[in-house]
Amino acid sequence: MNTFLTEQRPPEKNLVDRLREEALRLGFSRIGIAPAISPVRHDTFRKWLDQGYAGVMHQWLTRHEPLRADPASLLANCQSIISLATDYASTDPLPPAPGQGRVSRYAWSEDYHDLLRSRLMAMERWLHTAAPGCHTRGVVDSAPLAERDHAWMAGLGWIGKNTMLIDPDAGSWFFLSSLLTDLVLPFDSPLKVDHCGTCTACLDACPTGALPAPRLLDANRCISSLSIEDHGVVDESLRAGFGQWIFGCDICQDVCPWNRHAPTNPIAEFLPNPGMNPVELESILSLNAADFRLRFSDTPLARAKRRGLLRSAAIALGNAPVESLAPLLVNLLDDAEPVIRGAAAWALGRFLVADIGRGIATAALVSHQKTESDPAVQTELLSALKPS
Ligand code: B12
Ligand code: SF4
Ligand code: SF4
Repeated sequence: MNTFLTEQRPPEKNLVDRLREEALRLGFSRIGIAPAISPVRHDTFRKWLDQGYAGVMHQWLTRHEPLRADPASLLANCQSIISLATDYASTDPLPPAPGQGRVSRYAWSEDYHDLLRSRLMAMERWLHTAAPGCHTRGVVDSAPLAERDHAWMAGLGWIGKNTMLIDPDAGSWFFLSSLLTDLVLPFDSPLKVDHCGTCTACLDACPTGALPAPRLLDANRCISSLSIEDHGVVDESLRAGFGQWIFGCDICQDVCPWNRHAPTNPIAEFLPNPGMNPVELESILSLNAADFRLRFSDTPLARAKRRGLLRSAAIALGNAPVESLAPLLVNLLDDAEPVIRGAAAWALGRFLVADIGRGIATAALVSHQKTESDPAVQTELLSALKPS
């Protein structure tokens, strides 16, 4: 307990009102304050990990689990967590034609971490002036903090069946960031109502069955996790479900009725970079390592790495084939990455099933059977030529 701050120098009466004003002035959309206790559903998180639902993030999340259980491990004597929501929906997604790919709207522009970090730092400077001697730590995905749990506690929304934190007025298209402090501030109350009611639109719409039950997400099946975090081979049974998504997935939010009237935040930082809504697959499938870095290094797509992005783009083209793009897949059969070669082989197999570009696809698959050295890619070539 911080006796010095709580007993001898309580925060000025209107500090919190000024803090709220300052947050909005800096560009945050909403603010709430929660006590820095262990996340109320930490057991749910531990169970989720134990049941193997974290996919490729298992090790990383397990390693940091003890820190996540105790906010004071991130800031000594942490007393309050100021949760900040930033709306990022800037414009509507355009439906992709065959040959185009979809990117989750949070990733249309530059990396949001930089923008939020600079706003958080401005907020910290303000708080240090308003309450001299306080200690703070700004977090924007940069520390193991249960951001949704604390933001729920801070009254910023309820946890929807799609696992998103949803604001009854603003929907779920917002980022969270947090400011930890050793100041004892007055806390907001959590929303007690579950506004999902009997709706199951998100569970019904998930194309890969990644929401097996309300508020339970299986990252092993989630397109968002597979296309952002997992740069390996996508299980064959999940590839059709990718549709034209190449980075992230917004389906369980797009169908949510609470997003129908979500506000837009058309500031330059959130407007789509040219060619992102939607993306021409041609411009992705032809990227070499240097091109990839040049185009995506300052954007969220860097996280997929070239391997993951080209793999997902090949799958997207296989799901909506365009004859003129078949040569790009043929080129990728010679890529240095087996994961990309395998995805290209699978996609060419989809061309055969759709009876598009049959000549070029068959010739390439047959000729590469003679040269391919990786057994897993050989299997892909074989199944592409003999679809079940
Ligand atoms: C790992 C991770 C992922 C993983 C797993 C997501 C998941 N649903 O668990 C993957 C890669 C799939 C992912 C995807 C996305 N993510 Co993400 N992700 C995270 C991260 C880093 C940790 C989340 C986590 O620990 N998940 C494990 C589960 C078990 O924990 P949880 O989601 O926090 O859920 C807790 C609460 O929901 C609570 N709870 C559950 N049921 C109930 C019921 C009640 C009544 C109560 C009170 C609480 C409660 O218990 C859970 C355990 O503590 C957070 C940032 C952070 N540090 O928190 C961002 C974060 C959750 N992601 C975010 C975003 C934007 C996305 C995507 C939209 C990106 C995209 N378009 O592709 C998708 C959305 C997919 C989806 N339906 O969740 C935002 C969410 C903002 C919001 N409005 O909710 C966050 C907060 C990042 C940020 N700083 O803004 N993400
Ligand atoms: S992000 Fe997409 S794949 Fe993941 S749970 Fe939502 S709808 Fe399913
Ligand atoms: S789609 Fe329906 S069930 Fe899913 S989060 Fe939205 S309101 Fe809840």
